[in-house]
This record gives sequence, structure tokens and C-alpha cells, in this order.
Amino acid sequence: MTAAPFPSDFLWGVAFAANQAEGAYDADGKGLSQADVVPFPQAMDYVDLHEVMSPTPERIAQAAAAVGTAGYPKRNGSLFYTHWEEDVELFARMGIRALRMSIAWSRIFPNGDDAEPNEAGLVFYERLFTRLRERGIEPVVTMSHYEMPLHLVTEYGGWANRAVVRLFERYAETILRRYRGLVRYWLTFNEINTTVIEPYTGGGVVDDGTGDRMQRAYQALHHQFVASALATKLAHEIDPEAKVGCMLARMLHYPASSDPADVQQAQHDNDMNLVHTDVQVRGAYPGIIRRYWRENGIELQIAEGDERILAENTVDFLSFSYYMTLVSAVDPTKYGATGGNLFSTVKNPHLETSEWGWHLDPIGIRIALTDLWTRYQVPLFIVENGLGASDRVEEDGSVRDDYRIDYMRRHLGQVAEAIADGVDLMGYTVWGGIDIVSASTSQMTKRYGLIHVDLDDEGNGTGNRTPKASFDWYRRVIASGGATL
Ligand code: BGP
Repeated sequence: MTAAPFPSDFLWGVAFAANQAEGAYDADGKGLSQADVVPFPQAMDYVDLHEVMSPTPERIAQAAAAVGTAGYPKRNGSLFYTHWEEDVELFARMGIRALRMSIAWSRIFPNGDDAEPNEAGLVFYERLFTRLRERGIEPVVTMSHYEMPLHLVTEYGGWANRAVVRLFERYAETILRRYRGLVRYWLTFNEINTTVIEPYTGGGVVDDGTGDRMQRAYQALHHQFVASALATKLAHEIDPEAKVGCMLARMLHYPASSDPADVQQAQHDNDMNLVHTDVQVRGAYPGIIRRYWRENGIELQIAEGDERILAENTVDFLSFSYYMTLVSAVDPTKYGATGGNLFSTVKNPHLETSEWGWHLDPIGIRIALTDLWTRYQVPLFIVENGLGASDRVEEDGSVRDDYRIDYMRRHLGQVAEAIADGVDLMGYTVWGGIDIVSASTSQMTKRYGLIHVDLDDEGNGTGNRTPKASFDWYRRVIASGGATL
């Protein structure tokens, strides 16, 4: 067997987000967050995308009124807020070196514009980070993972409002100072490209009926870029040891055919995805997005000094999620579609799809890595990759998730190839780690964990934790430094 190419300080880990794991939506002074109020209270597989991506203020009010009643499983997450000590012990047993997680902004500033931070919220994460460090687990912390205080959505209009930049800066400064020395790796915004795909989830932008949804979505994105750069600046000032990364949902597009028009379409779609990293890694908007704004009547308000802030405060590393690849065609109607949840794309005849219709593509992760490395030449970090599946619990309580092992083995095998080719990769955190509520379906059924949590879609169950077969497999992988896949 050839020696594993993974570096000895590789950050093997797992990842999840506060709003999908913690629950306890109103505990210890927490305010309601936008993520507690996802406007589809009924569990559904294939949601009305428009309603989720751009709900009306009335829909938000309705959804907010439903919080605390039945049919809102997401607010309970998988009870991490009350089970975190047990979960950290399980993670330590798994042998992970990094836990990627997020802070719920609404635990720290319940309304977002409060005069003082909420001490109980600060203490929660302080204890958690301290314990993680004691167990040799490096926290990798996302400041905003699909989450902002709901008050900033209803009263300010979300990230489309410039005032939110200042409020975020204060939040970032508060956590950076408080957790100095405890947290070394920070991510600013989760999957920042989501803001223009799902403006509510990514940017707290609702459909106010004015018809300028994309204008406000791009404005929200611009404010997030500026806020991210300012947070990066603050992080470096407060703790010179801190490393800050951006986070992209990498949507790798293949051409549907070798017709140059399809190839060009795929290149265009890839470049549009990489606009975000162009801004955050290179420090400036590329021409392709300026053209898009021009041709779509989008007039961005870029304040004086913004471009300098972006240019001077680029990130230290580039992190990304990778779940699937997509297919581009000039005329998609010529081909079949996957009908996948959240993302439907031209069907790739060479790939299988998951139960939720997402292309499964291990080789794609190698292509994505090589491509990002070639383009940016900064350290990369895979902070999300995993399989959402409806696991079966056997009579004896075990979950034999060989399909998840197979998924991770095949993806990590390709990751190893990319590293062997010279890609500088800091780590790999498998999405879920423990079962959590899925972001796109608000259900538990789409499970990602290596640890089973006994809770159903309605949040009923004991909440008991049981390692799945994949837990042991990953433990052995980490123990072998990636030599045994
Ligand atoms: C990413 C998000 C996560 C997440 C994951 C899986 O887009 O950053 O929050 O949940 O995708 O998606 P889902 O839960 O919808 O299957």
C-alpha cells in the first residue's frame, strides 16, 4: 500500500450548524433566528422553491407564530444544546481533530441590535470550545450559517440593509475577543453564494412585492462581502494567530455535450459560482458579474471605500462544501432532469443519484479541488461533504450504513489523489457527524450523521445517541492518518 498523502496535521473532523443541531430555540435568552422561522412548517420533500427562497412578510409572520407549536421540528434540532457534553465525548472517541460548527448570532445578540451581548449565550460556546480543546479538538467556527436574528429580517429587511454590516461587525468583534485563544479557525458566511440562490436562507431577504428580488439579493451579497472582509480584518487585529476562511457551495458544472456552446455554458456557470471566491480570495468583482448586473438591470450600491476593504482583507484560506455536480446545456430541454431536491439539473448518464436526487460524484471532488487550487493557490478546506440518506435502525438498535461508508471512502480516495497531485488541503469535515435536521427539508429523515439520534421528523423520540457503522469506519480512517480507507 502506498503511504497516505494526508499531512500529519490534517484536520479530520465533522461539521454541523447551530440552527440544525442545537434546538433550544428560546433557551437562556436566545432570540428567534431567521432559521427558526423557515416558512414551510409541514415536513415536505419537494418544497415550493419560490416560497422558501423568497417568502412574503406575511408568510414569515405566519411561520413565526407557529414556532413553539407542533410541526416545527427544526427548532429542536438534534438537542445538541442539552446533549453537547455527551456528543463531544463521542466525537473524541471518533478521534476527530476538528469540529466545524457555527455560533447562533441570536444567542449572542438576541435581536441583533441589542445594546449588550447576552452573557448566557457567550458562556455556552465558551464552555463548549474549552471542552473541545481539552479533548484535542480544534473548533472551526462559522460566524453565520444560514442564520441571523429574525428581528433583523423583519425590522431591517435582512442583509439588503447596509446597517446590518455594522451590527454584524459588532457581533464578530464580540465573539472574536471573547474566544481569542480558544478558536483559531473562523469562517465568515456559510455558502455565501446561497444569498443569490435562496435570498431568505442566505441573506434574510423576503419578497416584499416590489419585484426587485435579485437587486436586493445582490445588494445583500455585497453587504456580506464587505462584512466578511471587515470581520477578517478584525480577526487579524485581535488575534494574529487567527486564520479566516470564506465558504463556498462549490457547484461544479460539466457540459452536457462536447458542443462548444455547451462547454462555454458550463464554463460560464462555473465562473458565476466562482465570482464569490474571486471576491473573497482575490479581492475584486470579476467582469462576468458586472456584465450580469448590467444586462439584468441590477444597480449595486457600492459605498466609497468598499472596494478597498475587499481588496485589502482577503481570506487566509478557501473552504467549501461539495455534495454533487451539475450539468450545463444551452438547451436543457434536450436532456432529462434529475428532479433533485433543491437543485434539479440535467441528468448525467454516467452518475447515480442519491435518494434525494443529488448526483453522486466522487471524481468531481478531485476535479473541484484541483481546479480551485489552480485558480487561487491558497490553502483549501473541505468543510462539508456527506450523504443524506434515510437510515434504517435494526432490531438491535444498530445502523449499518455501508452506503455512507462507501460514499466517504470513494470521496476520500479522490481527495487523496488531489493531495498527491500537490493540492494544499487543510482538512476534511464530514457533514453531519451526528444526525441533524436537514437544511432544505427541515426533516430528520434526510440523515447525515455517523451517530444516530433517535428523533423523528416531528421531533419525537428519546434523543438517544448511537454510533452507526460509519462511526467506527471513520475512527479507523483517522487513526491511520487516511492510510486505511
Ligand atoms: C449545505 C448547508 C448545510 C446542509 C447541507 C446539506 O448546503 O451548508 O447546512 O444542511 O447543505 O443539505 P440538506 O440538509 O438540505 O440536505
